[in-house]
Amino acid sequence: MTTLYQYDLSPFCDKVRRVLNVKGVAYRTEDVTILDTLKGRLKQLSPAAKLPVLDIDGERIADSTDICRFLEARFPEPRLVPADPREQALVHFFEDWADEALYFYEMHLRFTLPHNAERWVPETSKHDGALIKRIAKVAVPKAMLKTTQAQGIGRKPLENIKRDLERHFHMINQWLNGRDWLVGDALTLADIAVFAQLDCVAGTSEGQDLLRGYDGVRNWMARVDQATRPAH
Ligand SMILES: N[C@@H](CCC(=O)N[C@@H](CS)C(=O)NCC(=O)O)C(=O)O
Repeated sequence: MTTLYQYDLSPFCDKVRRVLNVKGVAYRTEDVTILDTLKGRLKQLSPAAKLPVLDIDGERIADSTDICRFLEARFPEPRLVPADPREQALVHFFEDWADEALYFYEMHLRFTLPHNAERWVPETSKHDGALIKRIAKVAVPKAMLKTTQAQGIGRKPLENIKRDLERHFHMINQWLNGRDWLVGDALTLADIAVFAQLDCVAGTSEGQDLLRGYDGVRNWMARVDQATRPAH
């Protein structure tokens, strides 16, 4: 039995779900609520107290990067990490850039800007009771802002954040240059990791506006989405 402990909205949980989908692994998801989190559920699940955590036949793995490497070893086909050492290194760089840099853009845009938070914050408490829902409305944007301010992005004016993102889109467009995938000639973990973060950015009005100018990125995102959806 394979269980993914998740926050439905987390890009890291989305990344793992998509890898499981591509590899054809049957799994169930268990949503961790805000109340569970307040009661210390995350600490029970993983040493870093973060999600995703994958339980596979009783073995628990935390951290999306470790989970994806584990899945690659356990279910080698179709491969998502190329055999070529330089391509492997590129996949690693893209994945790390997505997880450690792009993540803070999506977090800041979705949860700290009031017009986006209005849509996304209620989603974070959708499995919680009325009191937690009320607390989440104030506490979630505050906690996210504290994180993005500590990281740095949250201290930048919005115009600079949009300019940074525009540069990222521009560079992805240039890098793809008409190619279908970020690394080599097939879908890899690089595509899934970058997609998972940008899909969250695309869920904000700023992300939508910026993406309008980058057909290459939008087409690539549609391709990755299509290739990594659950098979029904
Ligand atoms: N590097 C980790 C990052 C995971 C992560 O930051 N997860 C967030 C949700 S998007 C989380 O669990 N945050 C809870 C917390 O920090 O208390 C991974 O790749 O899995």
